[in-house]
Amino acid sequence: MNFTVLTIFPEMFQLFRAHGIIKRAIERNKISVSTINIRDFAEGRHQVTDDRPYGGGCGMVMKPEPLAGAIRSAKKKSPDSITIHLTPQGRVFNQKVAQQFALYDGLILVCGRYEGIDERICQDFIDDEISIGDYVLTGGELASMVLIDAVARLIPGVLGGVDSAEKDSFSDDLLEHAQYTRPGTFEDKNVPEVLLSGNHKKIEEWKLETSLIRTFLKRKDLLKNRLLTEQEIEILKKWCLDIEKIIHSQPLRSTNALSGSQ
Ligand code: 6GU
Repeated sequence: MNFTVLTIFPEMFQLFRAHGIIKRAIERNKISVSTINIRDFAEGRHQVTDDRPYGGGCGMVMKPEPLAGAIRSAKKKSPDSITIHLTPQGRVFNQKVAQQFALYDGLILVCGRYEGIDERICQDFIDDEISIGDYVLTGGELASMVLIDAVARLIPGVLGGVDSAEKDSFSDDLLEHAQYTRPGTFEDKNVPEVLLSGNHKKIEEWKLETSLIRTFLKRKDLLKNRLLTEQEIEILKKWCLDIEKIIHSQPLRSTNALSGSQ
């Protein structure tokens, strides 16, 4: 997978490339992360990349000619890529979108700054528009890094374990189970006994149940999306029974008291 980032701040990507899994993936030729400086395609002594908006208004707009030059150059180097504009107006990025992007040979990521980029570029040079959430950043560079990071780890061979990416939170609408490492006791708190038991069936059941509990408590919306397995339905039914037992063990009281009016 070739990621080509078009930006006026290519230096921002130096640290991103130089650490951790992204660094290792580049070294192993699983991905490439290159930058094209949009300013290199700007004319004149000052190589200006922005200008005042037609019709007035505050802020500046990125000029079309340098962007067009930079995108054409990127497409020449990576012809099977799609071109994505990072903008708060795009569709919101998530794990499913990351999985779709991971299937392409290359992604050309256009990072806007200021009030945005000239509309004619959006219409004629851009295949997709992506936002990373409902808030406004000062430019698309950080959003690009988020997108590259999420997509890169889905490329075969980028992560260590064979199935590390499949077991992720979100890839199946279930949050991950709780994790523990040594020591067995930390500040009077113990690791759950089942994890020390060596009973793999029990351990897998515990993992599924804690995944379900976490998803239920933290992200009920995900659970509603999910087609539950029979085992998961059994776990949910068991909770219902446990909760009913607690309710029924309460002393009888008037309907008023139960509805909380007094
Ligand atoms: Cl992709 N760009 C900017 N400037 N702000 C954002 C964004 C992108 N996604 C969320 N906010």
